[in-house]
Amino acid sequence: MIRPILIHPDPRLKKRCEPVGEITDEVRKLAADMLETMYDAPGIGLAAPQVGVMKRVLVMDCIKEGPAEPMVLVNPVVEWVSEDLTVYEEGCLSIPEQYADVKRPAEVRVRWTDLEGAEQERQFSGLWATCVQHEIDHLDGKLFIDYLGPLKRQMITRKMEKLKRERAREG
Ligand code: K1U
Ligand code: ZN
Repeated sequence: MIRPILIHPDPRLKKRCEPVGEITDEVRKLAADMLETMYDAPGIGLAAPQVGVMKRVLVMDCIKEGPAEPMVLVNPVVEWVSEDLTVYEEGCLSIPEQYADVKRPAEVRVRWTDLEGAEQERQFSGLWATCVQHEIDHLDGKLFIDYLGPLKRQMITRKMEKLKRERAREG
């Protein structure tokens, strides 16, 4: 099931999400819906608060060509970040058609729980590293525009307010 994606500004996109307790069928259904929503958008990642669910769940697939590599991370924790940084022009499905350079650690090691309830750990680099950090930020109520200066952030926020007004009028 494709779920509607919240558009900034929305108070749910500014809140810290709650950890998931047990991996239940409800969590598995949420993850399946999030992957379907992400591929439909299309996007390379999606975090649960973007579909209005305030739980620490994210999905991603940064494979551009070849077979898909869907990943579901429950309760992700960043264990280590590299000293070297990288800049990537980021977008966000909650801030459509706006892009900006964001500087982040080039590599990160993340621990999480998978949908079988098993603990996983992996070191991410390249676009995977950028994406997993962007998605974990969502779980902490942080958006990529929070890394920009106040003027640029305000300009993007005003554009999104206008977009939401137009969409509401269209029905
Ligand atoms: O979390 C999100 O809003 C999804 C976002 C993830 C992301 C993009 C770029 C850098 C870091 C994290 C997106 O997927 S925006 C759309 C996008 O990047 C894309 C869409 C189609 C093809 C390829 C990429
Ligand atoms: Zn985003």
